[in-house]
Amino acid sequence: QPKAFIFDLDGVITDTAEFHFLAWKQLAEEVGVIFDRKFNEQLKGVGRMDSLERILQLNPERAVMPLAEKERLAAQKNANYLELIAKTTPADILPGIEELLRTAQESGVKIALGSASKNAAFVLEKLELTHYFDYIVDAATVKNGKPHPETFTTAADALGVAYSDCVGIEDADAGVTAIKSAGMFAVGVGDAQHLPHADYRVDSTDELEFTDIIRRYEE
Ligand code: B16
Ligand code: MG
Repeated sequence: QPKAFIFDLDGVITDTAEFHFLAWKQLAEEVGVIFDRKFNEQLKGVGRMDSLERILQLNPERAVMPLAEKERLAAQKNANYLELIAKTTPADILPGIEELLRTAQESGVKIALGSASKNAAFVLEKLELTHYFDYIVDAATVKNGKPHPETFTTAADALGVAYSDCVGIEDADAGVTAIKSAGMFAVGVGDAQHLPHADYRVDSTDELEFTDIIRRYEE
């Protein structure tokens, strides 16, 4: 059986995507950029500064500005986001996830969080899930965001597990690509159209069963 599970946060453990969207939308309005849910799909799994760059590209006139100004905008987005997630509770854990974490832990599988979010540890605290995790990747120390494999290899290295013994669980194509590039088994959560590269795919988190994942990994 695999020795480690590495979970994405947003879209897998909880649905922070809507709050990221609302926080960016507020900011986009301030900088005169039109921004919708469809475009937001492209930002899933993408780090804060990279997301800002993509949003600014929507209005080329605003895309060129000093780094300090970009940092101010990114900080403003994060302030919007923190206000929105302040009310997060364990009721916001996506269906089936706590069961999967519990079963994996009881089976001796190590568990890590591989999120691009600098707020990941805070969100896990709010969800009261921190105790399941042997390691949380610090997004601030990862140089190359998803689809680069660094987020996932950092987690495996910290756990001392070979990449081929790891299963990564992701809802974003950029994340699935990162897992595959690391030489890990990729479980995708979401529709087939968005996740063409997953080794094993389910439509939603409530279909994530420990024994199914192990079986597919071993096939
Ligand atoms: P922060 P994940 C990602 O989380 C989100 O999907 C993405 O929308 C967000 O921009 C990124 O984290 C950075 O988040 O601004 O909180 O550092 O899916 O990798 O868990
Ligand atoms: Mg995600």
